[in-house]
Amino acid sequence: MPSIKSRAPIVFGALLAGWMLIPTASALAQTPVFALTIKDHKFEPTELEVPAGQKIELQVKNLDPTPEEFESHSLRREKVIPGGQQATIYIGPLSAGRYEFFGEFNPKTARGAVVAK
Ligand SMILES: [Cu+2]
Repeated sequence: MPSIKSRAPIVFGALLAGWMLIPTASALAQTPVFALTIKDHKFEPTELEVPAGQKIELQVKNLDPTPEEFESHSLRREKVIPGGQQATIYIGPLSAGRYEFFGEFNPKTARGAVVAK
């Protein structure tokens, strides 16, 4: 039967694990936000520079009256944004590099890239 003394490290370990969740939660609250706009079936900006190695929040606002689908194979994301609406897409943490995206409904004009540095 374990004595109180031998359990102490387990209790301490559990407390430490709980405490370690706090920085994780505050890191999530600090997720940097980047805005992308769709207008006339084009993305603006066409190149979005973001920090590598951390989660990013993309806010994509569709100013066109028609729906658009944000699609990226390299980011493994696709999301339909109805006309006049906004969508939030979380990406990353990304390795440094270039990640192309496009509007699936207007792939010839709606093109862009996320550049992680
Ligand atoms: Cu798609």
